[in-house]
Amino acid sequence: MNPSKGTQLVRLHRTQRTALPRLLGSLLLVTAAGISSVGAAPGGAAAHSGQASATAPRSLGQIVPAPAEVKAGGSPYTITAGTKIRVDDDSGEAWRIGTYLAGVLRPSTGYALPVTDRGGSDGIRLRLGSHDSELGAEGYTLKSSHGSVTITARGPAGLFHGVQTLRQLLPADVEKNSRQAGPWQVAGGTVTDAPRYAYRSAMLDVSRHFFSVTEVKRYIDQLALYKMNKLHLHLSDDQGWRIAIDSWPRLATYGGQTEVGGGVGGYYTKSDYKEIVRYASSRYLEVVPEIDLPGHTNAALASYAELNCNGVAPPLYTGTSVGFSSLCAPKAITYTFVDDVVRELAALTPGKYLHIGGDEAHSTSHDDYVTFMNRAQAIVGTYGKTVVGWHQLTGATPVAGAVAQYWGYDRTGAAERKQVADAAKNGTKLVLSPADRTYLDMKYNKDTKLGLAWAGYVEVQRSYDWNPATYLEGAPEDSILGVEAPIWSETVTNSDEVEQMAFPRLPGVAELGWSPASTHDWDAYKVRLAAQGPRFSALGIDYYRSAQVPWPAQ
Ligand code: TNX
Repeated sequence: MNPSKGTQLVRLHRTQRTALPRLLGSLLLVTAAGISSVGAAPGGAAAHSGQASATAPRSLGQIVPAPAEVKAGGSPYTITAGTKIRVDDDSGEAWRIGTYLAGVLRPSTGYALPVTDRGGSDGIRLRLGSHDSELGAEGYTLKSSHGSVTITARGPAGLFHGVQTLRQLLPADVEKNSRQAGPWQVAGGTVTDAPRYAYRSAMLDVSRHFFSVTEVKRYIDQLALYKMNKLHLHLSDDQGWRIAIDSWPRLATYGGQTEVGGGVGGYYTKSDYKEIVRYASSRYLEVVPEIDLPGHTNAALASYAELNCNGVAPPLYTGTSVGFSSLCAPKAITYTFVDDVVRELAALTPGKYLHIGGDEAHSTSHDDYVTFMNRAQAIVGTYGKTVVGWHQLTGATPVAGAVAQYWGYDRTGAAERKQVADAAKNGTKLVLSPADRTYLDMKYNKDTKLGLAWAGYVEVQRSYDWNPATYLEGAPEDSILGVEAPIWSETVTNSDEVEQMAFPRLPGVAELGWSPASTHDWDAYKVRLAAQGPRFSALGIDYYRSAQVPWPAQ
């Protein structure tokens, strides 16, 4: 393919179920590796370096997650001192997204970039109300040419994702907080994009170590850049209860006061939690709160003696063992407790999901586990939420509509896999977070200072190189809701440590969730990922410079 050609039309073949079936009518099939050459800037800049040259704009396909369809060509658009951000404001959401974009662009460009709803065909245009039903709720088109760059979507989430694409098409310096030189060019052409999966999640364990609202917001911003749309908060565990519950106040005030290693823990007041939910939703992420039950409950058992089968409260726990605590399945008060907690948490949570854990209940008998999980699921239903549980939930009786989160790995036995696949055949939906692929707390290699290694070392390629559609044998493709990248916090204590483990693996999981299977190609991905390195740096993200990725020199 000749990268210096003016206009090239590329249609990506999608082998998987797709939100854009129309795209199957391929005009030209390219491999994912081919995107990088096709998307090269007119003028013939080398595309395989992953970095546009100083003068050529970044090619349209060179973003993470890879877009579904790229039609490169035509003149680039340049943001200048005179650029306006034009919104067509029906709902106020386009205006809000325009203001958000201006907030990203103003410090580094130094331009005023006023947001206006006065009509006009020039500038950066954010338009809601596309009639292209194939874009779905989260898709968008981005058209760039000499006079304007226009992002069009059916709904605000799509517009917001399109804005993330625009960000990535600009030089990495755009992320900096002080004025940079530019030029601020966007390559000419059209991106048409929509996600492969509806559930693209990251989990933060705020129990083993507590993370402040500010730290959670920082992570939300990073997830948004890669078009993730769920934030799963692991709000309770043996080492700390992190959410205020009015009817059981000691859960937070007593059960939240420490963390792994014995440091001062903390908890979210209801207004803190609402602020996290609000901020997440302003970035089009839905919060999925988790109260881990019936195991992983030492902090609750320590706070209220009556929750224990023997009526004696254990001490607070600051170690890292698992599987030693259990709620008392035969006691009536256990279900009063679960009802109160679920009711209050459901009332605080606008999203549809509520996660009730269910993992590693090694101190709960099988019968008690089944009794407990079945009653807990019913309680979640009472408060109008969809149950999510770790995949051990499939050992109880998943309710209709329940979601099981698979966290097995290569060494998970055939019987356990089959139990989950059978549940999926019976209608249970699956979110995949294989521990030896997507667990961001696994060490990269033997020299990684932070993290654990029980699932093995997880290098960047291993984390990216798998297919959610075929990963769990026997699970129907349409049972797969999406993917999640959890980070457990036994060893990570602050944002910097989270980022060392999440970057650069998190963008790879985000890409598995978003991009068509046809774009999946490690050799092409590692080049696109390499181009994210300067962006991570500009954002102050201290990432792992894996030798598997051809990072530009810094
Ligand atoms: C397993 S994954 C756990 C967590 C630990 C994690 C550490 C899962 C559902 N349970 O309790 O924090 O391993 O990697």
